[in-house]
Amino acid sequence: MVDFSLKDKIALVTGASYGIGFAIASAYAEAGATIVFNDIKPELVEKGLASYAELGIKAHGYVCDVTDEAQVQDLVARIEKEVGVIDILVNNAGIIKRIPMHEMKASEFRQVIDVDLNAPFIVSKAVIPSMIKKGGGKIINICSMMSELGRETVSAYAAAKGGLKMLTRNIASEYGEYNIQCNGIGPGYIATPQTAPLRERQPDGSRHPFDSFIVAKTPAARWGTTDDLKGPAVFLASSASDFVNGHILYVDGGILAYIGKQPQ
Ligand code: NAP
Ligand code: GCO
Repeated sequence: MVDFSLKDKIALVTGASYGIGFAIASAYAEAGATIVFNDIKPELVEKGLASYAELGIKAHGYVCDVTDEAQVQDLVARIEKEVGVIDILVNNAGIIKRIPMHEMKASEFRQVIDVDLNAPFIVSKAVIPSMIKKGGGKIINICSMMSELGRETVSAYAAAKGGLKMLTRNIASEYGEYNIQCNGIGPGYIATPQTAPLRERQPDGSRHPFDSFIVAKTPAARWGTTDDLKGPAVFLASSASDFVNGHILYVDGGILAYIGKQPQ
């Protein structure tokens, strides 16, 4: 029988107090994993622990800025001491800045690259040695439509997520022989706090133009929900995907396959 179980596995999901990370971690708990997560702000870690507890999940929460290598090294050491060796890493923590490129400060560009690309490198580097010693592991990077497509105002984010696609492929290439599989999930447009500004109602109560635009660009004719990501995330964390490596699994309702509605 195909095994989607995560029983006895320890999963670290970064930035998982809420949003996509929280949904993925909750699905992992349902599949039997022990959940570890981090956030930058202590109050968000507390909020996350309470949210997990509401689902009956006894998660382990830590304060850590994933862009700070010393903090990340300390986080991984503490997890290994207090919980156990990490079997599954989901590099989920991420930010976006929607600014026309010619108006974006270099410091703003660098900040997005730091969180969305440098941090997955830092955290993956921290967990790989123990995964090798343990005989294998799973690394899942949360990519994006912007790993493949550009659009106005998201230059830094697209550069980071495009880089994250290639970092995924390189980790897969470099560590496949140690039974470490590294894959990506490329969510489409998902209803979370990060995309709330793109969905907010207009003053007259009408839908945000970007909301209507995305629904028209998506064959599924809807925004995704965090629930849509749970199954793909469990698949890539389980032994069912042991021969899947370097793959970006797009969970986008068909956006990348679709040229757009033909003129009526
Ligand atoms: P979100 O609601 O903004 O949540 C992002 C999480 O990352 C928050 O918990 C945030 O914590 C945390 N974080 C940010 N910077 C961090 C840092 N330096 N160290 C530790 N944690 C940090 O985003 P989301 O929509 O759930 O997205 C999660 C991931 O999916 C991101 O990588 C995003 O790029 C990607 N994604 C989202 C969509 C979508 O449509 N929503 C689609 C494709 C990909 P704070 O609250 O403390 O900042
Ligand atoms: C944006 C959105 C997207 C989504 C996601 C799509 O401003 O275009 O935030 O970037 O977050 O990355 O896959």
